[in-house]
Amino acid sequence: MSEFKLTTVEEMEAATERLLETGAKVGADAWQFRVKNQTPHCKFGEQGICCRICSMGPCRITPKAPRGICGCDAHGIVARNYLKFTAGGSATHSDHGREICHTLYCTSPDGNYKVKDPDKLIRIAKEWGVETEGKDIYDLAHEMAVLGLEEYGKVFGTQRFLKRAPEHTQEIWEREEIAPRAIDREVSCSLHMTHMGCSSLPEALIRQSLRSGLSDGWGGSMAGTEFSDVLFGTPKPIDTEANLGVMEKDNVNIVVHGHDPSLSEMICEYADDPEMIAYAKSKGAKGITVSGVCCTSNEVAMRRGIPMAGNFLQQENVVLTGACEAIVVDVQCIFPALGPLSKCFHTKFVTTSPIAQMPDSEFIRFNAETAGENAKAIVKMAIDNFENRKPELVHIPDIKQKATVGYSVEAIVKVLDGVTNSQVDETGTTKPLIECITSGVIRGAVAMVGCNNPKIRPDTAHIELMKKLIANDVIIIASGCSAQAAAKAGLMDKRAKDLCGAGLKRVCELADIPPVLHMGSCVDISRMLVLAATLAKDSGLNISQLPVVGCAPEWMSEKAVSIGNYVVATGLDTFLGVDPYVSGSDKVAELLTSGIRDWVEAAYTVEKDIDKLGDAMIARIEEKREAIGI
Ligand code: MSK
Repeated sequence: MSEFKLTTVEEMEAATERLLETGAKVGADAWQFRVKNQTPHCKFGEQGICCRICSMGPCRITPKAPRGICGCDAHGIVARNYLKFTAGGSATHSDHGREICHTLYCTSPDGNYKVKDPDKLIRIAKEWGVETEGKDIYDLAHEMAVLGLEEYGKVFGTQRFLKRAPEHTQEIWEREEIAPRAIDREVSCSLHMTHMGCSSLPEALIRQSLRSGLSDGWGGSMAGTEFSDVLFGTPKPIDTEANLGVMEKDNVNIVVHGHDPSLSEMICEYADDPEMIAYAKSKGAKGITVSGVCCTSNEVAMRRGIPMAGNFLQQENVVLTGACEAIVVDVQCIFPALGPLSKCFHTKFVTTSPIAQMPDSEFIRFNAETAGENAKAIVKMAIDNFENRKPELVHIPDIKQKATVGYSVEAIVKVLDGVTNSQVDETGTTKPLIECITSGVIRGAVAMVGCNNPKIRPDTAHIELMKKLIANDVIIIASGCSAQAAAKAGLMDKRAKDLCGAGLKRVCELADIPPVLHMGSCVDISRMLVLAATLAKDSGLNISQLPVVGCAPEWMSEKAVSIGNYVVATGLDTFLGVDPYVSGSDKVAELLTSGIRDWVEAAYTVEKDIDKLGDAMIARIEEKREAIGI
């Protein structure tokens, strides 16, 4: 076995530089150049003090003009913008969950989509009080899909999954009036509140931000995760590889990008079809390689071991290799730049969702009823495109790492059983993990999530923070592009245990796990909520007492703000490396970093110095340990 060594950010940057040289030959644009064109950024926008929600403005707050035309002050404008940002993220995740419910409704024994984890479906059905006895599994799937869809517009009551939270957390949500009602209602209500002439009181707007976030995390995202597991299987540990070197020069390369596994699962299915492989060979390729970018990549990596070509800021790089026959996208985090960029190469940029339509793409409308046909057409299109490659433009950086991924809550409970003296716990609780934490072998856990953002040297914050935390015996659960940063660096290789403190290293050896556990895509942060809830229940502590925090050091999307809100509102302190456009209001900044602690027992910390951010998380974890006497 070759000697294990992390891939450094410098090595990744060198690979990118080389690809940009290819880009220069064909006149390709890239985000690195667009950032320069957009810098410096608008100060009003950065501080959140620009208001354009009516046509009297836009209004900008300055010392000379402290109020907008309607009289709204900086605090109201910043808080309104923050709520709108949250609502955008909450709507996006939740609509993803809705699509998954629709896919579940389309399952049939001989159709495109099947129920791959019937046990999980039955478990959720029982949790929701649905009779399962003697019921055909597909009838149950359809019934559950309808109930899931009804969560989006239910007339009365709050969301079903909230009952998964410890009672204490549920009481907080009730007391603070932030228990989310129908999923769509919270988004709608947020947009109503931010309309001209409605709320301008920061407390009311931030409270609704938490509620709208919760309707994402414990509602739409949780539906997306849970029913994706029912449809495509609950992830278990599986080996894969990460970084651009997973693309293969002699193969037809299809890159899947976006979020919804309904598309990518089908593409993988057809790329594996012997008929398609034979067709690829007939066109001069040795085979077909599917790899992924962003969260769709996380989805298929966790369930199929499909390699991860890269994360958010690497999406243009896959085209710049000159070896990408098709980049096939569904929804979210897709650069419109991929259209013009793909035109500089032979790459087909295939959009598939009415939700994400872009210029310079080939639109193949994908839907659950015709999924097989659509996927086959896309795979065939990629194969046909192989002969159009320009060999002189082909360069795939020789850079990749091994990774073990697929740590759903179910998988974590399983692998950590037996690590301690408590032996295998047949009830499948998190007690062995709690024992590791209370004994101090593991000091705590950090949920590392979120994107890349050009404001931070790509991947540096994720990787440096993870290295620091594991060296301090803090285990990491990661999702989204943060997980991919870890995988690209090598932190999901089990041999990364050697970078851990003695306690965490021992746990990694006994459980045979890497120190950074891949928990999935953005919607799968709902898995982290379930894990935190289970840890709290099994330990008899409140979630806010656990030595566990959340961190999004390089976040950029509206979804990330929605996530931050539901993580904080669940009782977990959350650490950000990028400011959420609130610096224009000391009141809003104070509320988010301190005031909301009185409501939900947790708050945000924003710190742009990554080293200090790591220190702050470790200090917080140690504080929490001390407070519960461990
Ligand atoms: S893909 S939201 S860049 S994590 Fe989920 Fe990555 Fe952030 Fe998109």
